Amino acid sequence: MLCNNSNNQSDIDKKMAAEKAVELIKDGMKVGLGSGSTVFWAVKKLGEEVQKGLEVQAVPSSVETQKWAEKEGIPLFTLKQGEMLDVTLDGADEIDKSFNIIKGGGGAHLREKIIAASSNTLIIIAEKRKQVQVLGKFPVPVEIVPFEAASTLHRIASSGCRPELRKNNEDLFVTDNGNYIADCFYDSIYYPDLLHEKLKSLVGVVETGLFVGMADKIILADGGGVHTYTPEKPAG
Ligand code: ABF
Repeated sequence: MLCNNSNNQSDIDKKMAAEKAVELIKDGMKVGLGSGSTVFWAVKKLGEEVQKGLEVQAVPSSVETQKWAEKEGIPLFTLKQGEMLDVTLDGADEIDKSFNIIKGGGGAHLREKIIAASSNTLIIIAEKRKQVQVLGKFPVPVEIVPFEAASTLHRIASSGCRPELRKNNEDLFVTDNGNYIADCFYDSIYYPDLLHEKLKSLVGVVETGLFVGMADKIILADGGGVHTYTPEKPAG
């Protein structure tokens, strides 16, 4: 449950990164909204700006984000064929030095990746603790079709991981798209681009939570402040 008051350091950091990113949203922009608790603060801040007169249209990446945006009065829309978003704000589970990212801890990475791929700029907002030397401590979420899921899990395991179907209490977790999530434990991922291609080639796999070379800007916050990184200036 997201607490609505930033009374602990983690929420303070998330809020700081989120509000820094919202400063980049200008009048008339078409904005992609990711998912997760850091994006929650970005939606709240963007809603405040909309109430003050900022004119934006947004595409939400999950039913949960859609509800947050509707509550904040942010106008929502659906992209036409060929139409691009100006900017997308989204969170992350792990970020390496080359800006490769693991996303999908919340189970929304398919829609998040569709929105990121439809956006001229992808800005990742996160606590600095999400930054790692090598991806992989966090399991890679992989969205798979429910039909004969065990056979797909077997094919995924051949990529060198231990895949586990995500559960929601006793039941299997089902995404907004009606699919399952396999959380894939690799421990260390030295070539996220190759792993993503390998996983995507497997029958039954819909999309991976590996966002390779997609981030244009990364805004990280910790108790010491908020820092913005771009690919030219790798995260320190
Ligand atoms: C979403 O944000 C997910 O892809 C990712 O798992 C999550 C990060 O969570 P939080 O912002 O709550 O730390 O984009």
